[in-house]
Formats: sequence, structure tokens, C-alpha cells
Amino acid sequence: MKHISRLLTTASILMLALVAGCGKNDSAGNAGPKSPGSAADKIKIGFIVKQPEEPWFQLEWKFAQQAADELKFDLVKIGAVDGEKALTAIDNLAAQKAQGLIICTPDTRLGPALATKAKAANIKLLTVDDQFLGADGKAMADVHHLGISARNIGRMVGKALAEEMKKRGWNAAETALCAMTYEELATARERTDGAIETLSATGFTNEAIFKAAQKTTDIPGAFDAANIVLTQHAGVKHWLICGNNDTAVMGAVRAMEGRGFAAGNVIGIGINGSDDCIAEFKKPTVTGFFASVLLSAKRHGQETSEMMFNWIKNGVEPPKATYTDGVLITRETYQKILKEQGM
Ligand code: FCA
Repeated sequence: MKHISRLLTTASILMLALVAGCGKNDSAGNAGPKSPGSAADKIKIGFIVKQPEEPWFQLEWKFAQQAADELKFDLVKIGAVDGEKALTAIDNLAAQKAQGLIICTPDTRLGPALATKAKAANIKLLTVDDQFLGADGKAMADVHHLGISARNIGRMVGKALAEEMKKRGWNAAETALCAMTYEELATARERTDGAIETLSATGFTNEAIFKAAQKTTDIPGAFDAANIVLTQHAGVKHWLICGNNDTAVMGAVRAMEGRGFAAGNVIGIGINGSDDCIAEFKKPTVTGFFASVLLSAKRHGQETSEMMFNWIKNGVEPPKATYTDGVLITRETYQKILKEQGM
């Protein structure tokens, strides 16, 4: 009898130790001993991005990982460069029993198919950056989304272009805008439309606005599109450049350099403000890449992850739509601003 009760006591102490140890941190923040089942119990969230090589998405993942480390959930990062890969990625996440997915899809028109797949697998869905489009071509308002206030940010670009052009005293008759467009993506179209709208409001004429339609959203895609515009409008002396993001503007700046347009004749303003933009500002010689609108990769990566975690763990549904803003950075101001933003 005595033997049995001693055995029971030992067993209950062991049980208590296991329960107490489960999920607890020591003072150094390291996870304590786990019961064999705890890995399976951990919340699992997928984070799919369309361009894993782009610094913006690397930054988003970095901040998502910070949330995962703090909140102790498993983050599954997947790069899906086309629709098929995105669909397969959801199957994989379902097989791994993921409960949530944050996605910047490579193709917004696949929205309904991706949403249906996630729903069938009981995976909660939050789109980031690029909003899903429904069969009617309109944004799928029923899918939770966090993106940028694209038109406003585009307007900021337009305003800054107009101000810098004025500051340089450029003659309107010799100046043109090369708008790097990717109009099949709503957020990209809103950005370039916003820039054009504001520039036009300052008196910039439509005849001096040239759209360079990108076939792909990488540097070579922008480079090729800008070269076509440069060939068609060889008489322009000063160029302004706007686009979907830093990559678009950088491709155009490189194309202009190739044709002899130095920094003094080019004002390129991008969007994102991530590593590639900072590298451009750090170059010893000034380039035509004049400024960028710094977006909050932290909110897009960390806040989306926290929202998703809270939704799964505590049933707190995130807002249906969240829009973030940006701040203009230049070679002169970026260090101070990055510091202020805690980056
Ligand atoms: C889109 C762009 C990215 C980034 C993001 C916020 O997905 O392609 O470069 O600007 O929106």
C-alpha cells in the first residue's frame, strides 16, 4: 500500500513538473522543457509571399519571425512565385495542420480559388499587401486584409516629384514623367495613378506623361519597359520617375544611366524604402534614385502575424481592412527617419 502511494506521489510530482514546464520561459527567455505533445499543440501560421527575393518581402518575413519567436508559434515561410505554387502551398500547409495563413499572392485574380482552399482546410486567412480580387474583378472585401493606402502614397510621390523639379528649376517643356506601371495589380495602379494625379494638379501636362508598362515586376522588367519609353521620347532632357515600388524605379534609373542621364537630370522616387533603396542612398556617387516612401514592413510582417495569432488563440477577429501609411526618405533624411521608426 505504502509502495503504491509513494508511486502515485512520484507520478503526480512528475505530472505537475511537466504541466508547469510546458510553454514556460526561464528568465533568459528560453522555452522550458516541453511535454512530447507540445510541438504538435503549437499554433502554426503560414506566410506566403509572391517575390521572396525582393528585400521588402524579406523584411516582412523577418518581422513575422520576430512575432513568432515572441508569441511562440511556428511560422512557415513559403515563396510562391506563381498561382500554381500558391495553391500547392495551401495544400502543404493543410497537411501540416496550419491554422492560419498570411499571404501576398502572386496573382490577385486567384483570390476565390485560394480563399476556397483555405476555407476547406479550416485555415484562417489574412491577405497582406496585394488584395484578392473576386470573380467580378472587385476587391474581395470579405477576406481580411492589411495593405498600404496606395493612392495616398502615390500622391506623396507626385508631390515630392513636383517639389524637387521646382527646386531644380527645370523647364516644363523639357521635362517628362516616366511612370513605371503594372496596371493588372490594383495596389500598383493606385500608386502610379495617385502620383500622376498629383503631378497633373501642379500643372504638369498629359503630353509629358509616358507610361512604361512592365511585363514583370523585377529590375529587368522595369529596365526593359523604361528603355522603350526612352527610345520613343529621345528629345526629353529631364526625367521624373514614379512606379509601383523601389524595384520599378531602380530599373528605370539604370536604363536612364545606360543612356547617359546622370543624377542631375533624373528624379526617381520609389516606394518601400527597404534594403535595396538604402544601398542606393549609401552609394558614394549620387544616382537618379532620389527618394522613396518608406513603408512599415514591421506592421505588415509583425502586426499581421500578431493579428493572426490572436485570432486563432483567442478568437479575436482582426479588422476586415487595415491601411498603413508611409514617410518620404531621401539620401539626406533616411538615417534620422529610420532611427525614429526604430529600424
Ligand atoms: C506590393 C509591392 C511590394 C510592396 C508591397 C507593400 O506587393 O509589389 O513591393 O510595395 O506591395
